[in-house]
Amino acid sequence: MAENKKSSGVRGQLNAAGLRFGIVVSQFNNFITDRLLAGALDALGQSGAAEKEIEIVRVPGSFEIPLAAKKLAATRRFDSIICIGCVLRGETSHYDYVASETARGIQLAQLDSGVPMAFCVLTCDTLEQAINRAGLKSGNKGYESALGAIEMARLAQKISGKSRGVQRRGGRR
Ligand code: INI
Repeated sequence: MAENKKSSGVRGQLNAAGLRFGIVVSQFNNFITDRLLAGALDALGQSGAAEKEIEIVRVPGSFEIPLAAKKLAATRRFDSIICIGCVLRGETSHYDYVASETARGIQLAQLDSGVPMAFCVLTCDTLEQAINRAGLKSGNKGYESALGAIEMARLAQKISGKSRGVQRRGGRR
């Protein structure tokens, strides 16, 4: 029994009660990002997050997401940050710079701050692909990303010893 528990590893629970979330949303392609935001809010609400514990920050485009996310993390007011954007391929290489720098910036921001950040930036060739990922054929990536944000917030608590499970060590078994 103990062996089974050990090999299954440590995971974060999908319970958002008491957690605080920052959401950074890009206004570029807001037809898509608004739907991703709605999906994320659905997932947080269904998982027990309180509305007052969710702060939404809007930035002009995806390229601006990393700085806003980093500044939110620096306040130490959030357990997890969800980054929402949509980059669509155009005729030039602009897409590649925006997409890769946004991904790199978000990764750096979460590694520098230690605050988990969910990457919900769609990088699509066509608007149709984006629509399908914002609530049609391929689900809603905002919803999925918010579940990832909850799981990572709980996992971070467990790893750093802030969850109830760890505090009980040496006490009640
Ligand atoms: N921003 C996006 O979020 N998606 C895009 O598809 C996009 N395109 O294609 O240009 C985009 N550009 C704006 C960029 O994010 C910055 O806001 C802008 O370059 C100013 O810094």
